[in-house]
This record gives sequence, C-alpha cells and structure tokens, in this order.
Amino acid sequence: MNKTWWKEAVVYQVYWRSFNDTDGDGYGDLQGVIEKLDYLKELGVDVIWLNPCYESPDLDNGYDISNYYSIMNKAGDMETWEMLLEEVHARGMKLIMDLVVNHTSNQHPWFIESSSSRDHPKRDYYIWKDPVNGQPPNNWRSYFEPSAWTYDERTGQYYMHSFAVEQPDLNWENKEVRQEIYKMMRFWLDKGIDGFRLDVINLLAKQEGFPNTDDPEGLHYLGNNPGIHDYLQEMNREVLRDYDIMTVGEIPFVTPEDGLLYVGEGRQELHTLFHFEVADDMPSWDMVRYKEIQSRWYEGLKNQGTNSQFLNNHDHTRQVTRYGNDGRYREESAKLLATMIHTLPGIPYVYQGEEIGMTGVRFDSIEDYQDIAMRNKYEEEVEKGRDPEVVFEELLPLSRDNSRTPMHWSDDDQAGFTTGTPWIKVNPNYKEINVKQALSDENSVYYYYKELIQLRKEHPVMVYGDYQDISGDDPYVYAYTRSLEGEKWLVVLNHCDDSYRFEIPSESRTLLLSNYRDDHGDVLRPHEAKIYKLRD
Ligand code: ISL
Repeated sequence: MNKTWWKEAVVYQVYWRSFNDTDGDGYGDLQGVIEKLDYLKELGVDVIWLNPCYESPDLDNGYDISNYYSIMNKAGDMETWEMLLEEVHARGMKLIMDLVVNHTSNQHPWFIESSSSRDHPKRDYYIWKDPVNGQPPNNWRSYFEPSAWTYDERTGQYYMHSFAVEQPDLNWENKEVRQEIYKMMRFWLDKGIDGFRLDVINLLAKQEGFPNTDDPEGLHYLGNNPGIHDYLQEMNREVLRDYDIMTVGEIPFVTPEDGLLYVGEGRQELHTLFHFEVADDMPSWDMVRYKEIQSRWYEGLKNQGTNSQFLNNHDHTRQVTRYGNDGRYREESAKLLATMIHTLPGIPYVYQGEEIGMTGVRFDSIEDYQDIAMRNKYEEEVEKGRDPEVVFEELLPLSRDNSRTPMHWSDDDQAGFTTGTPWIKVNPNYKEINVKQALSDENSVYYYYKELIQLRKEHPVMVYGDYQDISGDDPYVYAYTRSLEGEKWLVVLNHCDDSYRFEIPSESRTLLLSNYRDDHGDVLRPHEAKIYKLRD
C-alpha cells in the first residue's frame, strides 16, 4: 500500500458552533477557530475537519444548506473563512470541509424554483412523485421523520427527504445537478482546501422504482444502492483526481466488502470512510463485539483501503460517557480509549473536547435539547400516545446534543466559550473539566493525547503496520500487535473498573507509554492502557 500524507494524519473535528464564540452571540464562529489554532497545533493534529458553515436556515445545524457559495452569518463571512484557511496552512496544518450534497435546505433557490411548478426547468433537481391512492409513493421513513415524503399542495406531488422535511434530497440522476455540485466542489478546492468529509455520501443513489420496503425503520434501503459507484467514479474523474486532497465518506450501513468498493485504492472513488458498526449499531461498550468488528474491517480493507478510527463525533455521545467510565476512572478511561483509537489500523479522529476528557450531558427538560433529530423523535413517539417521561429517558443517552455542548476552555463563566448566552447549555462539569486545568496538569488527558499523537508521528508502524489481536474473546482486555519491517509493538488495554490479570507475552519489551506512568506487568489496573515496543 503506498504512503500518503492523509494516511499519516490525525484529524481534529471542529464543530465550530460549539468551539469558541468571539462576538458574544452565543454561537462559536470562524474567528473563534482562528484564535485557537495554536492550541490545535500544540496538540499535534494535522488536519482540521470543519463542520458545515455554509449559508443555511440552520434547522439541522448547518446540514441544511441554502447557498453553497457563502458563509452562514453565525459563523462569520467569506473573508474570515479565507483567513482561517490561510492561518491553518501557515501552521502547516490542513483543512477539510463538510460536503453535504445528498440534500439541500428547502430554502435553497433550487428547491424554491423546483417546487414552484411541475413545469419549472429545475423541477427534477429534486425527487418528486405522484401520490399512490392518495398516499405517499412508498412506505419509506426518513432519519428524522415518520415518512420520507412530504406532500406539496401547490403542485400535487410528494418530494423525498432522507432527513427532515426541510432537507429535500437532490436528484442525482439529473446530470445538471451533478455538474452543479462538481462546479461547487471545484470552487472550494480552488480556494485551497485540502479535501472533504462527504456527508451520507452513499445515499445519493435511490432504489430503482422506489419500491416499498419490509423494514421501514431499518433505513438501509436509503443507502448503497445501484448507481452510487457510477456517481462517485464520475465525481472522482470530474473533480477529485485533479487535487492532492483527502476525502472521507460518511457511509452508514456499510460492510467491509462494500467499503472496499468505496475506498479501494484502485477504485478511483474516495480515499477513506467512516463506517457505523460501532457508533450507530453498538449502543454501549461490548469488548468482544468491538474486537470482532475491528478484525473484520482490518481483514476486509487490508492492503487495499484505509479505515477511520473514532468513537464519537457531533452525532454520537461523547466516548468516555458512552463507551468508557466518566466517573471514578474518567481520566484513565479517556486515555485508554484514545490509546485504542490512535493505535488501531486507520486514521484517528479527535472530536473537540475529547482531548480533555469531556463527557456527555444530562439536561432535565426536552426544552434544553436543540437537536432536530431528538426533538422530532420525541414528538413522533409522544404523538403515538406514549408517556413523554418514558420517551425522554429513552432518547437521552443517544441524543446528539450530548456531544454538542460548548467546548470547555476554562472555569470562567460559560466555560470561557462565550460572553453571551450559549445556543445550548454548557455542561455543568466545566468547572472541573476544561483546557486551562488540563494545561496546568502534566498528567492530564490533554498531555496524554499529545504524547500519543507524537508517538504516532514518529513511528510508521502505527500507520502502516500489520495488526494482530492476541486477546481473543477476553471480555475486558484488548491486546494487539502492530508490526512493520521487523518492528513490533504491543498494545494492552484493560477496559474494566477492576484490576485484571492478563499474561503479557514474555518477549523483551520497552514501555513506551502508559496511562499509569509505571508498569505492574500482567496485573492490569482499572482502565490501564500500555504501549510496548517488543523488539527492534
Ligand atoms: O445521527 C446519527 C445517529 O445518531 C447518524 O445516523 C447520522 O444521522 C447519520 O450518520 C447522518 O449524519 C449526517 O447527516 C445528517 C446530519 O444531521 C448529521 O449531523 C450528519 O453527520 C443530515 O445531513
């Protein structure tokens, strides 16, 4: 497999609206990102993934775009965005943008024109279908609605939306749409960005004939349909291959076999992907299942494609809460999870705040939650007559707002995030968990991340090494080797609240990094993580 800059990168995800607010409107902004670039540079990350900041009515936090060529007022303006790109590059880092082209906002001029009449030239920029016996064209639901179809009285047809009513799906069968998207992609690439994170990119192709499904709740029918690879190979031919960039596809429902079709080095489609066999399909920690997933993806992509490693993002609850221990062993657990993400095969992603061990949140009222997905689901379930309290408790753990509360910079008011009223409440534990505290504590999660990232930079074995799980079906310990050209490393992780004995191979070994700063050999302490170099 050939070596490239993006395979060796550590990516930091900036959810700008919750990152740093410099104008006191309660939303983070691009100027706020600029002011924290030295912090990110010091951490050691190479690439910044910026969530969407394009003009938008902002119903789905920027994933409902009304103008691909301008910047949302809350975030700033094009001049500030260009300054951000310049400052990122000045520090030797790279910037990838979020590309949201499965759908637009219903406020996008294209949709306003398309929905104005059946005969408008842009009518089939979107997916319009006649009612069937006065009902929606089929029984598909969407991620955020009971039906994937909304009826438009004016023109007497339904339009399709894989997400909210306000997020109509683009019709990728329409060559004009595809050319418009490729033109927009070149606009941003020609400004000098270093790639894209492609939002639900496997949903672009819809099932032929839009047939009913026997599993409306499963949503699988929305993705990986025939034609998707033709679109992505055309996108590669028309745009991507002309630039030295990184592309990472967000691909729900994908398996390793399918994944290779998207990111195989000979496929001329995308460079790498996010799969969701953990984040979407594994509600809580299951070590044996996690190991099986890791081994299956390693074997599936080995020497042909590049995976990503992450356990949280702006859509998924913070990892130390969901998959670790955010109480007594919060710091040890945060460091253990980081060790895993940064030493398993694939590009590691750091979601803002993860590097200081930020946790999920619990608000007491649905009114405190802003996420359209959670609020729509709450209404949908309560409208069925279910007890609102039961529904609320059910939705809490996986609410996307768990990971969207503002970044904790200090123990000042609003965690130093804003001088105004934050768009979403700050997690009350900011007094204890914040960057200022982390920087003053040599044993903090922050400095552990910094060491981990530095270790990866200095040792190609972490990027290109073979992987071998040596812990089998042990329910607590995950131990695996990474090997490259004679160099062999061993990672040992005790994902458990108790001490646990695990026989470490007796080969000669040097401890390179541990979250306990010393080594008790085969006796692994709660949430202990160790990286050894076994031999030169
Ligand atoms: O949020 C999820 C489950 O909690 C994910 O399934 C997510 O909805 C899905 O992966 C698609 O996410 C992407 O597209 C959405 C947007 O709301 C998400 O923020 C984005 O990451 C629509 O653009």
